[in-house]
Amino acid sequence: MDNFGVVQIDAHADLREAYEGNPYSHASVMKRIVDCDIPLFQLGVRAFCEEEQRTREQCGVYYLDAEELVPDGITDFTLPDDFPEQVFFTVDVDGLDPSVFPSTGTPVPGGLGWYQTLSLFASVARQRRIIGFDVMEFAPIANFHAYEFSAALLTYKLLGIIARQG
Ligand SMILES: [Mn+2]
Repeated sequence: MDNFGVVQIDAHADLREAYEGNPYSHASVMKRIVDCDIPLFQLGVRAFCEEEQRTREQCGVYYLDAEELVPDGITDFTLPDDFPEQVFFTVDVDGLDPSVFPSTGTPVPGGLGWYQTLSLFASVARQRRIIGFDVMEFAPIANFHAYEFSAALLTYKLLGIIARQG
């Protein structure tokens, strides 16, 4: 399938063939994507196993990991020339740093900042047509509504970026 690609912000590669026996687990969803020959570009990953690294190489997955993006404060990047014109953008909130977004099931230190996340999304929106996006893995912390607002505002900001690109 080559009429769209997926750009993923995530702490995790999610490229395991299966996790705890489940090929449709949250840790396997991007493996299902590359199995469908959908081009994949990962941003902000900082947790993956050897199996996932092999899959990256075998399936030609593109990536800019957190250790590259975060210390240098990178907010703009260039998608490969052969990356599809249409992009589905998936945001796992654990791609952001836990200091920004602790309300998630599997937080990992060293993640993207708030403005960096918005800028990387805007960078993709300038280069390609974003046909859809999701905001995933949000797990509210009881009696602490700040992060519920953060998740809603993130969604709202991403919609605004797409609207401005028109
Ligand atoms: Mn994740």
